[in-house]
Amino acid sequence: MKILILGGDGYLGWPTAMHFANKGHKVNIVDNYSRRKISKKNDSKPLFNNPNLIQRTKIFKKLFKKSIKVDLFDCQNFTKLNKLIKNFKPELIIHYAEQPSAPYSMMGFDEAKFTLNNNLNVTFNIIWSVINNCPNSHIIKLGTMGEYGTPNIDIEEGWINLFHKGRKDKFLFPRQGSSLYHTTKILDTDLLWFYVRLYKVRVTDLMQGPVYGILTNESFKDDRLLPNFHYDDIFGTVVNRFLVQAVSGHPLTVYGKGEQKRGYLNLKDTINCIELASKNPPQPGKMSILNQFTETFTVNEIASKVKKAGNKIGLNVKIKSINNPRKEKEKHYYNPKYTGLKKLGLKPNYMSEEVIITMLNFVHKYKKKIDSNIIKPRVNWK
Ligand code: USQ
Repeated sequence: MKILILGGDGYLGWPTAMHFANKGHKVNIVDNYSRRKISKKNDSKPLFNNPNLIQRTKIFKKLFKKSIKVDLFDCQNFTKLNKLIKNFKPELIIHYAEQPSAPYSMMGFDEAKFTLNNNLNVTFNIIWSVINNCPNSHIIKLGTMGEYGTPNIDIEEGWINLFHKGRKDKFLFPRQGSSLYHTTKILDTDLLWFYVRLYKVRVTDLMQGPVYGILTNESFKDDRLLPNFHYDDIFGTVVNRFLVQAVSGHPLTVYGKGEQKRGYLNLKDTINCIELASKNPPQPGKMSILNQFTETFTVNEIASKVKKAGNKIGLNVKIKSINNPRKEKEKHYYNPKYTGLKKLGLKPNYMSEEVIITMLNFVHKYKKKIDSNIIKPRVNWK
């Protein structure tokens, strides 16, 4: 397949690119290094430095004898994106090219405006480039479980049947994000669903929960092929943050009551899910929505798991509840359905003690690089 990966420098984009290229697909990635620029500006440095895409694709080629083509531009530039899509005619477009941090989107006007413009404009540009040049291409869009929020009813997989005054119809499941970032993902979904209905574009929307982990089948060969691994409050997600905190001796930062429940998955499973979605494209005019996570935990449960695993390998892990910088329910009902990807064949990599210990040992290699000053939350949802 000819595969275009937008956001190919990211935590998910780079391992996805290596995975598909290693399987023999023709892979073209695009990135504008926006996350690198934002993280530099906000002192949100990753645990280790990642070579740039030109350097990384060279290392990858040397080790795997496979090429990945790199284009460095902003996908908000329709002319550039349209030209690439016109020439490359991808059969599959994987859309990761979004500002992914909820805290960043809540820092202030400029950050919110950037998140809104970037995320919506890129989605819009992809849709129009596809309509113009390759209307049969399959767009896989990375959505988020946070679009649904934490409603007091079971969360379905994308859709809900509503009965109202004796009549029934099927609608997108109600959505209510708890950050501007999550809200842009809701708006993305609406945009995509509009173009699927009216222009018969083929879209899979993957509603992913927070991801953790670092090693994938390709990166284990050379640390220079690892994806970016953040542990600060802006780009670090909760499990990865806890791993670094455990290794550095910082108490695990449970926000508020810690009963916030989410659906989690291993980075390896993100790639497996994308692959399964790529093999099962929807018919034109149909939008496939899949909830992408493998198990649910509260923050307290994750903290206990990391503490237990850490103590087993001689770390003295402590847990500390701190004031929640976010506005979110800290105790709530949570029962999302997630059978679609399993039906397609997903074999989950669960968060076992062994998996946590492997990750802790990995982070330990970089212990000297940990900067404890960037661990505490800096962004308040006020
Ligand atoms: N949390 C803590 N302590 C921390 C960090 C986070 O208790 O030190 C809590 C948060 O308050 C939240 C939960 O852990 O209740 C998850 O937070 P997170 O930072 O891991 O995840 P979130 O900000 O929701 O966003 C991440 C990714 C985003 C993706 C989303 C999936 O950054 O790109 O879309 O996970 S989901 O959360 O399902 O929407």
